Amino acid sequence: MISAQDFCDLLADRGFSFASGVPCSHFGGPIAHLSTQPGRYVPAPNEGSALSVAAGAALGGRRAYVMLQNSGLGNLINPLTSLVMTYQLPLLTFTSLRGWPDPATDEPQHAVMGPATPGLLDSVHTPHYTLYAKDGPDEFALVLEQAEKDLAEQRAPFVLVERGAIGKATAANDPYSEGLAAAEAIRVVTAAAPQAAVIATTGYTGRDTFAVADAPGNFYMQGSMGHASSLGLGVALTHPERTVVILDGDGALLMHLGALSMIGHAAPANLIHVVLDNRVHESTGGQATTSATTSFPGMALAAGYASAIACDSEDTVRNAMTQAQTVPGPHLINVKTLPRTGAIPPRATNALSTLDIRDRFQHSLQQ
Ligand SMILES: Cc1ncc(C[n+]2csc(CCOP(=O)(O)OP(=O)(O)O)c2C)c(N)n1
Repeated sequence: MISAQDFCDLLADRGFSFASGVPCSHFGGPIAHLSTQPGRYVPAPNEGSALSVAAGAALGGRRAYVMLQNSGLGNLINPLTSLVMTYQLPLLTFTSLRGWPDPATDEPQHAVMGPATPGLLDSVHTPHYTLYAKDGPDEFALVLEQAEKDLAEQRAPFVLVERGAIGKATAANDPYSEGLAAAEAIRVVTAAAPQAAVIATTGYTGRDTFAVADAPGNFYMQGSMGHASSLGLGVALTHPERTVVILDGDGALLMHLGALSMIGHAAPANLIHVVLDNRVHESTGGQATTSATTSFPGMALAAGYASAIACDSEDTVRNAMTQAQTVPGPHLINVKTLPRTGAIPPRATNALSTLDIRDRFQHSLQQ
């Protein structure tokens, strides 16, 4: 293992002065370390944006690197192939290897991408190297040496990072000091709409929802970060008779923010979009999102939602849920949530297979 500080320092010694990314727990250490100094790390909403902002920095004359989870390769492949490779911009990308080498040891959403990651990069002629958990600074220096040769040829190499290869550091973030516990917010929202179909975003939100309010009408998204609201829209449009509640995260909403405009345009009367806004990617270790400088209610209204409200107490959430079921939507309810404390409940997929989740959800929609 290499420490988070050594990882960042070795890159800085080589002149890499610009970093961006989307958190994966594998990179919690470096992101936390860089975030202690303003300007060293630009938190991106999705992996394509991370690569593109780094590409802009490279055009601007800086050496830049990107950190991301391999589940985000799908978000990045377009700017990788059509921007970075087409314009031959020398960038260094670190991607975690979730679901690799043995997908059975990881969560189900990594089963396809884990084993496919090296071949996917091969298929677009992208050179890649691997940093293993057993590797230390010397091996990392060797990997960088190899990557430097590609960079010198105006290529954009990847370093695939095994779990445990980079050490941890404490995240610098600015959580809310007032608000609701996420599990409490979920309990209040689901109790206020007991007949609703509920779509829970990936990460801790799904785990909390399974723990406090499991029901056949709940769909626990694993992966597909940022797409809970789009999935919810599809359900809402096909079942206008059913209230559809989306339990979103601030990081997830930011990842595919265009969904707000799609929902506002489609204007489903039965859709309630609840954002559990804790200002961080809590599920991957608490790295800051950019929600502190973004008004989700303001954006939702501008995108055509019928109403949008900010809540920070049980009563305001309960009232907002009642109101949202009285007046045609779509509605957005932004709930300030506090950092989670204590043990995080197990994943829904520990008890239910993904096919169970699909089948019971579909069955519940038919009733
Ligand atoms: C495309 C993609 N990129 C990154 C991840 C890793 N990831 C899983 S959960 C999560 C954080 C989600 O943050 P947020 O929506 O704010 O919810 P919170 O964890 O704070 O409850 C991240 C980055 C992922 N699953 N998919």
